[in-house]
Amino acid sequence: MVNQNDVKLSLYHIYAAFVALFIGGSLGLLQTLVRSESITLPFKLNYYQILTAHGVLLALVFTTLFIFGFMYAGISRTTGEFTSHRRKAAWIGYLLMIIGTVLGVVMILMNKATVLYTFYAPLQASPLFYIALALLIVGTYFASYAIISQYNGWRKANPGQKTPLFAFMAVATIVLWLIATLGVVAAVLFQFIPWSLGWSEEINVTLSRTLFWYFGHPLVYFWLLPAYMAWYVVVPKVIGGKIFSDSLARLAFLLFILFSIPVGFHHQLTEPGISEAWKFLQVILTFAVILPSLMTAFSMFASFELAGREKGYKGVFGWFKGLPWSDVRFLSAFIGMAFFIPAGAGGIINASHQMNQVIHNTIWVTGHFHITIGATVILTFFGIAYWLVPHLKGRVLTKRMNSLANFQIVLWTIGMFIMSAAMHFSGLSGNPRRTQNTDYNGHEVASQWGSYETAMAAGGTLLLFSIFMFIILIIRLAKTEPLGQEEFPIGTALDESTNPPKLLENWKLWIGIAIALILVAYTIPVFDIIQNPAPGSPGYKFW
Ligand code: HAS
Repeated sequence: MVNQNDVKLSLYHIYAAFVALFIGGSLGLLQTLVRSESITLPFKLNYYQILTAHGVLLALVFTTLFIFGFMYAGISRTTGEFTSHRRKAAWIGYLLMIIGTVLGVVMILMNKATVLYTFYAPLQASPLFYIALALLIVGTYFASYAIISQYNGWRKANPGQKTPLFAFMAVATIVLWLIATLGVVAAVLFQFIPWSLGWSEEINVTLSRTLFWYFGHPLVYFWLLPAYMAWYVVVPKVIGGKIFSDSLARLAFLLFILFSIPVGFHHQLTEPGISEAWKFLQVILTFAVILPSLMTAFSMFASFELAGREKGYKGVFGWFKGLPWSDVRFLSAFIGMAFFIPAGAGGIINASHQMNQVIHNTIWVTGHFHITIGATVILTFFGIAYWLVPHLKGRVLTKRMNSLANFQIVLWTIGMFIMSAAMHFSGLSGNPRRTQNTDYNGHEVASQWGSYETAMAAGGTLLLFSIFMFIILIIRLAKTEPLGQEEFPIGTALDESTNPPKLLENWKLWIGIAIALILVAYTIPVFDIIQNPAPGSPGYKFW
């Protein structure tokens, strides 16, 4: 069980995350309606303004708050109650994240930060927007301290024992986050804030984008790894099976620390100012970061098959029937996994240098991230919320609620399938992303896009219905469902009795290798960008 003293901490994060999901999701539908020319926005709001709010609220705020809420609950469940000073640090982190979020959203609503969620220079926002981002990140540092120090405390109190897998994975996720955020912190503190305050007149655009993507790619694994935590640790228990291998799971997480960071150039393949050789190296490392996801796919199939065979299902695929298809805790995660097969293939296409030329800056990329974060990750998060919220509130997920939750998941699946398929297909013929008007003066290629835009709006409408339904179900699970004890499922591994190799818990070694790889991939190109910069740019406000 999650310790009662930690319940509030986890719930506050999760609730705030769902507020961000609700507002950000509603804005998403508005965007698809504007693009398909079905509506014009009221209150002098503009397309790029709501696109910025949508990206910031969903990609940066919803994810971060939910992830920490989930990790606090899991850490408390597996390592025991947080000490009061760690809990205090976590609350300070929460306050900073909320203040940062509110300030950032106010700036966007005032139309002083219409710079999209990647805040690419030379678009220039109000300094308060960058300060808001800094607060959000500093908040996560307090949160990270609470979790790492809780994990260290457990290790000291239990010398020589295997650390709980959930806690190990949470720490790996945080290590990845801490190394990754150094890039965005450097850009915000040393470039964006002085430039937006007028202390420096110009900004080195290539440097700012490079620092952003140094952070921006591992950011996507910061979203993915908590979903993997649920796949590895929770799903095997839900299906009545075992984690295929504790050591393999740990190794997969460590490989993400190594390979997820020195790969940011694959977002900049079409940008000048970075030589092809460095792009090539980072593309190779990008292919290395696919490996831990393939290990995860293998591990999931192994857990499913073992569970099915244990229940007596025979034949090559007989075990498939033995999975608990009507249990939302499983179904949501499984559909997320199924989405990740085409989503991962899309990522491999994106990373392939030549094919990137075809899809870069098209709405294909928007399709890619909607089936990764918007399907794989969020479906898993929905599934987590359906057992975690009642668990924290001392209530149960009844059969009726489980059926309604399944319906909500299916609605999301259909909506996301329609929307992201339309994005992928029209992106292939050049439909640009981040553009309100796409008719190119009636050019014949652009004229095909109308039906795709309508499909996106239709998919977006289903998604919004699904969010409404999700929020209602969560309120009911928190407030009105019968009192009782909902399980926090934590699986055991096939190799539970054996200790994983000590090497796997040697953090200094793994962090050292990660830093070495980062230095190899980034030192020379960054030095070059600073030594031989393109002309600096003043700030622009096109909105
Ligand atoms: Fe990506 C752009 C490459 C994964 C998110 N990505 C983005 C952007 C976002 C994003 C937000 O190389 C846009 C940023 C922006 O605004 O500009 N991505 C990759 C690669 C992977 C990848 C190689 N991305 C993700 C994940 C994301 C995410 C995960 C969010 C959570 N991405 C790129 C590139 C770009 C990019 C370029 C830049 C494009 C451009 O030009 O702008 C890999 O990590 C993918 C590996 C995954 C796999 C799949 C493994 C499958 C599993 C499921 C098993 C299923 C089971 C169920 C067990 C190899 C684990 C059984 C099911 C049955 C049906 C039987």
